[in-house]
Amino acid sequence: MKMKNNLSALLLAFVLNSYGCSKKADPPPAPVPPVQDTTTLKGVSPFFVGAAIDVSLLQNNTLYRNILLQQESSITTENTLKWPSVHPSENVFDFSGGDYIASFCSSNHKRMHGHCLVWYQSNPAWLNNFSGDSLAWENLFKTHIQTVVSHYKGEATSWDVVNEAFHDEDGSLRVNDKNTSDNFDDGCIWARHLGRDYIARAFIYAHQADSSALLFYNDYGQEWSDKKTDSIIAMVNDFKARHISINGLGIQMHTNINQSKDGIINAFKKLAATGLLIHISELDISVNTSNDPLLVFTGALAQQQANTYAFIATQYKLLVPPAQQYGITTWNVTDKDSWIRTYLNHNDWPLLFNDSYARKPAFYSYRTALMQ
Ligand code: 9MR
Repeated sequence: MKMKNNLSALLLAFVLNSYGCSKKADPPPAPVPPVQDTTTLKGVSPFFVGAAIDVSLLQNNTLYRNILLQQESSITTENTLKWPSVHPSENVFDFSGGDYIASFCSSNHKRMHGHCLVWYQSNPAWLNNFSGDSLAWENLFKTHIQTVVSHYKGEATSWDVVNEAFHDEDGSLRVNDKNTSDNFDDGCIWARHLGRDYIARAFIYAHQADSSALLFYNDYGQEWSDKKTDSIIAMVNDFKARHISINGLGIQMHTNINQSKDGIINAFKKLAATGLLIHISELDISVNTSNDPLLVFTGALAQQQANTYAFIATQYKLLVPPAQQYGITTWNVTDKDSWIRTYLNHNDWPLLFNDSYARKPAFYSYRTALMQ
């Protein structure tokens, strides 16, 4: 009888409980595991998305490497294949860094974009001091291009063959220094020793070394220097008329949150009209436009930056026909790896990931823009 009473009490408690009439507090809910956001940039993008990388971070930093593995489908060799690294003295080529990147790319299905064969900047001292007649200079130039391109034949899909050959304001060919106060307006050792047609010969030599590699001319400032854009287009038309192989144009887009939107639209339209592949090749978006050393990265700035990333991706999709969309590459991965911090020494936050390798608002808006 007692047992029966106990049973009835239990049943009653169960029924009351089921209707929420129990006086007892509910047990705490089981912890819900955080929802994993597994949607990646490369997963949503209709074209290649990439980053320029620092090979030593790729080798030594797992967080950095994991972002590349998860998010990117294209890798640009930021500094690894520039002259000082790959050709440290006249008779020495050092492919160790480039080979590491090439094997990372081939084992992880990433496109490898080589940067850059010919540039007015970042030339090693031995090259600046090289003395020889014009034939010796030509030989040096050709040997460099062909040795590097041949070495990565079948591994590097594409190359920035010539980088930044035109002056900023007037679009003239860099030959002599225009302004000695900074190196952005410097002249070019190649134009001085090889003559004004060195760009065409660089493309011819690269094509001879690997006829299947896609060859790009790469520059910055097309979004604010119409004259530079026009010089690039004139160069393309001249190459077409002379049947010199050129496959694409890199528009670097080291830009900032105040850049005129019309300038960006104008540059995309003009470059796309060449019919060549168009690569946004070095994207970063500065928020510290007055280089204030005390600036703080507020939520409002993060949102402005996020809007600018989205705007650029959206306009690229809209204005560059799909067959010409070679992709968008950011210039490194996290804010702390950016050249704006490490080279210019500015207080800035230009990329998609923060100093702790976490996604910034820009990551999400960029991803949404790629997806739409
Ligand atoms: O990001 C690069 C930085 O680490 C180097 O010190 C610098 C000089 O070689 O070059 C930076 O990359 C440049 C690129 O090669 C060409 N376009 C402009 C980039 C930023 O200066």
